[in-house]
Amino acid sequence: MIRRRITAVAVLAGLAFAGSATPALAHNSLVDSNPKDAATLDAGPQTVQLTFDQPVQDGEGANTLAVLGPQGDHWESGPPQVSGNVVTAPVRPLGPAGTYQVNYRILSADGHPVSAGLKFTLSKAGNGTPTPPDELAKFSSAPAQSSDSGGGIPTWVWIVGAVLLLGVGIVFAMRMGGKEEDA
Ligand SMILES: [Cu+2]
Repeated sequence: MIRRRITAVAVLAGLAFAGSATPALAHNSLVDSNPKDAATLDAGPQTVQLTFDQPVQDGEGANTLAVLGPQGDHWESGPPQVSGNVVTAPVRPLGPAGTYQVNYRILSADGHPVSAGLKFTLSKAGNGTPTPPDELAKFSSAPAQSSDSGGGIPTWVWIVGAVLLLGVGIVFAMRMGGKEEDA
């Protein structure tokens, strides 16, 4: 009896999770970038441009893009701009040769944030300097997580919900089972 209840609850929780996970297929996905992921460049790019398969939602702090150098310092020189499917962020003249990591977080057409990254390698050192912290604060002061509340329910909420539902279901099933045994 208890096992049957637990199985039923587990199946329901699984279905709820599968149902909530399906919309993830509709998230924006990156179709092109400049520079391309894993590219090797002689000179730093003036911008990082990301092209998605669907329009990106614009809004204050909705989208973020960071260019991190070999020492982990920032090289982006302004906030990302959205134009339809394309997100563009300005980049300072680069400094040391090495691997630069681009981390972005954009707001999908379906209202869900998408976070991902790409890398490129600068083969010849430039003479630029990283974005000073006070300048960085001017355009990246919005917390990275700010659009979660406005942009749909994050996936983890569904996962936690499914786990809680499963836990409550098991406890309930065990209590019910216990009463039946007492009777
Ligand atoms: Cu989505």
